[in-house]
Amino acid sequence: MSESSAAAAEAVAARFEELYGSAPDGVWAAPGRVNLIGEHTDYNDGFVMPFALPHTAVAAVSRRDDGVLRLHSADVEGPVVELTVDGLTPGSDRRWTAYPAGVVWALREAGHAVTGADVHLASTVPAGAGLSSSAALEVVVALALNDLFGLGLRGWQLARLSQRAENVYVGAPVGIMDQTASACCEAGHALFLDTRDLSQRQIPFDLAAEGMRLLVVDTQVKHSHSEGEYGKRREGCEKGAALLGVDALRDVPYDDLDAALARLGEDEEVRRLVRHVVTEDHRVEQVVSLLESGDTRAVGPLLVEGHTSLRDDFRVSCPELDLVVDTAVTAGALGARMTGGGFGGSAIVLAEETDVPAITKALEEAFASAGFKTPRVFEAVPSAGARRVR
Ligand code: GAF
Repeated sequence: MSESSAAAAEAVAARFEELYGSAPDGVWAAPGRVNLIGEHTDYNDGFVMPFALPHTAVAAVSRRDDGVLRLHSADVEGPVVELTVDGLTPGSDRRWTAYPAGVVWALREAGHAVTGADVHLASTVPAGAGLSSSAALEVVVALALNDLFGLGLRGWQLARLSQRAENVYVGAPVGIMDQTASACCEAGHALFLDTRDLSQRQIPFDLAAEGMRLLVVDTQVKHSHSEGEYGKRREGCEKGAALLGVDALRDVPYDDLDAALARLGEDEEVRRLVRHVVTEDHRVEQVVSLLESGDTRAVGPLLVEGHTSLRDDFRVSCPELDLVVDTAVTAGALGARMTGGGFGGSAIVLAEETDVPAITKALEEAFASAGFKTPRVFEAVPSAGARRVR
């Protein structure tokens, strides 16, 4: 553990003690993520390739056995929120507390005897930036309760329960990528994940060793209307699968795409969604083989292709994300694309280390002349997944 994360764990533990009057049983951390490639494929049983950020949600937690759940966050103003585990009801909470409470609900619904907890949270994952701040909150609480109640659940199981919390308790129809990334990623690797059965392969991903960098560009456009649009895309994909007679779009082979599109006839909206998902799954497989054969620079054009498909076929981009991609590529980046759900949030830029200053400057200038808010640019180093830190 780095000195700064040890210090963060100490600070969260100290604040817990102030709030609740005694030291926590432990402190846990779970990261946000960026997705290298494989967007809007996870709810189609397809492939994704995220890696964990160094930014984490940190939770100091003590077990309780009296049915009381107390929640507090350093990132949201307000006092400790007190709930009872028996009273947790899906859809009843529209505040931040729905994420940790939803995890307690999902664990209990699955038959795990979680009898209460005191929780204090503090996160460095930027909220609303498409970097999985919600999944980090869910997974850190799931991991803490798993340890404190001796549940013996594996990372992928914690991810599934966290996704259930978000789908049912919070009411957001998300896929499984973000929670699995937070729970299962490893430092120095990207996670090649098959979202159908959650089988996974850790792919070494050390750009610095090859003289490259991966930048995250947070456009600062919060994806506030994303949930309705996200749900519509998901429904459109399900409609496409039903029309094609498959369980999920993952079952449409890339080589049969033209025939499948022809069978969809006049339904242009569904045709576009299907085309994105099938080509995106194929891009993930191409990126995996390029990385495994050491041809990392050749990944760049596939990122741009993925962005074009998300912009034109899936239609989840926005002017700020498109400007990042166009500007970065013009300024010499190897590739760039939006990452996460879209409608705002962040883009990623793959670049030679020596080109980073010029690309960053070009982005700042382009945003200023378009009248957009200054983007927040930082380097993303593949970091560790969820773990106990104290
Ligand atoms: C969001 C969702 F939470 C993920 O499940 C995934 O669908 C992603 O958008 C798009 O790839 O982050």
